Amino acid sequence: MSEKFYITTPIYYVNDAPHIGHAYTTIAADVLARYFRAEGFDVHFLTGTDEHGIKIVKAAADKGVSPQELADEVVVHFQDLWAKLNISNDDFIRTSQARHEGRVQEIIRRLIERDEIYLGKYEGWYDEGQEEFVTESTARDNEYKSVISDKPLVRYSEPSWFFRLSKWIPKLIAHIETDSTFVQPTSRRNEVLSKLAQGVEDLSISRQSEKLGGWGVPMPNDPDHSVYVWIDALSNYITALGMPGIGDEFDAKGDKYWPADVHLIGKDILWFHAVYWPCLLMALDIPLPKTIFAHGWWTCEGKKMSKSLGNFISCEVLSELCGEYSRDAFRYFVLREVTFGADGDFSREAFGRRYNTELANDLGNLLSRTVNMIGRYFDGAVPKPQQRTLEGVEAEFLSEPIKHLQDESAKMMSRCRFSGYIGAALELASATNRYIDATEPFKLAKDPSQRERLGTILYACAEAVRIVLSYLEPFMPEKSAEGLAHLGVSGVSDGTLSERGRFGLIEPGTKTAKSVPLFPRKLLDQ
Ligand code: ME8
Repeated sequence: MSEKFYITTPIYYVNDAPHIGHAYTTIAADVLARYFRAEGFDVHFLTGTDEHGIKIVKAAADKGVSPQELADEVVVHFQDLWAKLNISNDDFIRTSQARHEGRVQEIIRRLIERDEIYLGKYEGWYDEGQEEFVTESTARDNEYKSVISDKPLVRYSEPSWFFRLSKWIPKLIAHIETDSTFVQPTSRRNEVLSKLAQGVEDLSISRQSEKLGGWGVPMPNDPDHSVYVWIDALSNYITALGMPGIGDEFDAKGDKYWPADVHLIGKDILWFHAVYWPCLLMALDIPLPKTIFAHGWWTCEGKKMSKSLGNFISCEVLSELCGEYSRDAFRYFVLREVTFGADGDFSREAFGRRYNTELANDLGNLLSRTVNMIGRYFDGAVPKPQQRTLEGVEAEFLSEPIKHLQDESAKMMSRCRFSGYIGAALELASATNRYIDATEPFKLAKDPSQRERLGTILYACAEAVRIVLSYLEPFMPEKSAEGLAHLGVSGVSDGTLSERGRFGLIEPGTKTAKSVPLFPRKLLDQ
């Protein structure tokens, strides 16, 4: 039976349409899903929308519609964008779905049974944009405004159900300390640990339903209260799998895919995922996810994205960029430009430059050069090499980068080192370009006595490009398939990615197609 891989994105709020930030996390998750599928794993990839909470209630009221109407309208923008970006999710959960709501109530029932919640009173500050409780000292330090949106915090004073969060903190700290892969990257893990060391109080997990206009999941033991939107939202990672008797037996999907292998999130919501979620799971006696990876934040053209500044990368702008450069180039760029985990800046100029240098020049040119030479010198049939292994000059240029890809790609993917992984594939493309410059097949073609040698060189080039395109497939599924079709080797796609990444698989005599630029060069503004 194949090994499983369960990957999730955050479920996004439906108060507004998606933008580049949402696209970023979802593309990264898609790349992992495609990579692990290509390596033969049984992958389950979940994304969705977070539709409850005061933020949605207020956004709907501002638009004069009901929260459900707003959710129904906005969810389509997310689903359309994911289709546009070729996202291969296996499921899409909406927190207003009955399958989710019923299971959230089941989770609360279970917490009640285990004496994990009690009735108290919440008195304090709340950031309605973040749906987050704010301590007195943090509120004071930021002049009672949201650290994120700068909007005034709201004072809450109401009865509320509390989860005994503090009781689980020592166990959580021990887990984070012993399992270095649980919270990644390391800098974020250290941040969580140092904040935990300052002490954590029990967590208010319900809101008065009337304040939410009845929108949300009712507490099963107290219909005047709705479940706090973060408890509701975090639960999606298990409710989507189904869990009739949570903690005892999941249904078939739950049994198969839980625990999640990676919860991919932005750094803004790390605390919820690294503290509230594992403590809830421990209280429910459900195994913890293996990794929570918090990536960095995008600014655009050097500034925080804002509609009024005109630097907002909305779904319309994303569509336009994908139209101009191809969606694969966009997927590639966002994961190549910034080390995953660090903050980054999106600029059209940087996109254009990287597109031209890496995709049009290094990769696209290599493919056209190879296909054109095979066309011109061997009538469009991959020549027979002197040997189908790497020897001599071929080995000198190509062995090391191929070996590096084979040895390191799995490690890099499992640590979300997307840019490094792409870099390793590009290094093979560059090495192949250097190899062509050094061996000068265009000169050898003039000398009939060098025909065998020429065949060996072009065979090696075809194999190297095939390997590069195969490894880049999770990032650029369409361009990779197109490029492989130029080489005439779409058929060499049996087996796992690592198997396909071996040198010497193309059958001599394979007919190549006519080469058209895979990434046409762009004229960029100076
Ligand atoms: O927080 N740069 O939803 P949300 C990078 N519903 N990533 C960004 C980004 C940016 N500028 N802006 C947004 C919520 N993101 C909750 C989640 S999960 C159980 C509930 C991405 O719509 C990033 O992944 O505010 C961030 O964590 C997420 O969108 C926040 O999406």
